[in-house]
Amino acid sequence: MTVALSSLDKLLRGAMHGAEPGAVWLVGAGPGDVDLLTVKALRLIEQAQVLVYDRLVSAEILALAPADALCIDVGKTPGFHGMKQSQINQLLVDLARTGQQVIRLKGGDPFIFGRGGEEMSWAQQAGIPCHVVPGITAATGCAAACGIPLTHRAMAQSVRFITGHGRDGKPQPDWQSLQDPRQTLVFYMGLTWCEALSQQLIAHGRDAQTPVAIIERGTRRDQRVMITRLAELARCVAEQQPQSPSLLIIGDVVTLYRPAYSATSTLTPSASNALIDS
Ligand code: UP2
Ligand code: SAH
Repeated sequence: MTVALSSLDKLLRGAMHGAEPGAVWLVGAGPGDVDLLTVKALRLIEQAQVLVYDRLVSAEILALAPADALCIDVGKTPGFHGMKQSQINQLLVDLARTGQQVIRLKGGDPFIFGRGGEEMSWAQQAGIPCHVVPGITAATGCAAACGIPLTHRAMAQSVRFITGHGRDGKPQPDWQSLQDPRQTLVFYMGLTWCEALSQQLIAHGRDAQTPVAIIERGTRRDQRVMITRLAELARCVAEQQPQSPSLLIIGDVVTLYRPAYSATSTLTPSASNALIDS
């Protein structure tokens, strides 16, 4: 395929020859499948000289960077932040001040639960140009990878992306606003507090039988999908032990899930039929 020299290529070429000042590029790496990168993200990664990445960026994607690129891991795990967010913000600015095009690679989309907003503001306040390249967020990537439409004319008129982790631990969304059965709920970072969130949703009017999909490592080769119901969510998590990263999709659209879409599934054919028939 022949691609004309884009304004991006021109900018990067200018940067390599010192004609452009340093900048920060907040780049979404998508949910893991390398083929879900945008063309723009791919171009930036392949030409990167300095790349600062989060934990959920897949190894396959990092492998696309030039062998001599400086790749800095600033990933956090729950309970362990090797580098604080304020230090990451400062690192990006310091690197850009040396005149580098700094590729800040983040899982999914930089502006969906990714602290992209904080990093952008920090760079802008320091007078560093900041460009944003969107990525496929976990919700849309995982939904596509297991055939669950997030909206559907007959089942869901809207969709909500919600963090399963509040600033002080337990999630504290406006539960009342989540009761509409025709709204699909997608919880990011929702495993630790899944029991509290299912109890709250039921207490605020969601049907205890609402189907739930837990998608572990969505879009990756070892993706695993677990299907359960709201009232059974905590028990399912305790039994199946889904690991990070996992996403929760809650709503009637989950009945459209077909095991054939995913690499592996713990859903038995009879359970699948029961959900589809209901
Ligand atoms: O206030 C909010 O709405 C949520 C704030 C938020 C947290 N982490 C707090 C959190 C956000 C969203 C945001 O700031 O916009 C994040 C973002 C986040 N979490 C990222 C994006 C990059 C980053 O900021 O580091 C990532 C992915 C990454 O590559 O590091 C995460 C990962 C994460 N954080 C997971 C995911 C996982 O699958 O392991 C989990 C646990 C999920 C679960 O199922 O329980 C967390 C938990 C989490 N998020 C904690 C906190 C508070 C804090 O960071 O201070 C708990 C951390 C802890 O217990 O130490
Ligand atoms: N910026 C990211 C989200 C970071 S918060 C995005 O737009 O996707 C981290 C949470 O994202 C995880 O706890 C999990 O809920 C979700 N997540 C990210 N990648 C995932 C994947 N491949 N499969 C399932 N969940 C994923």
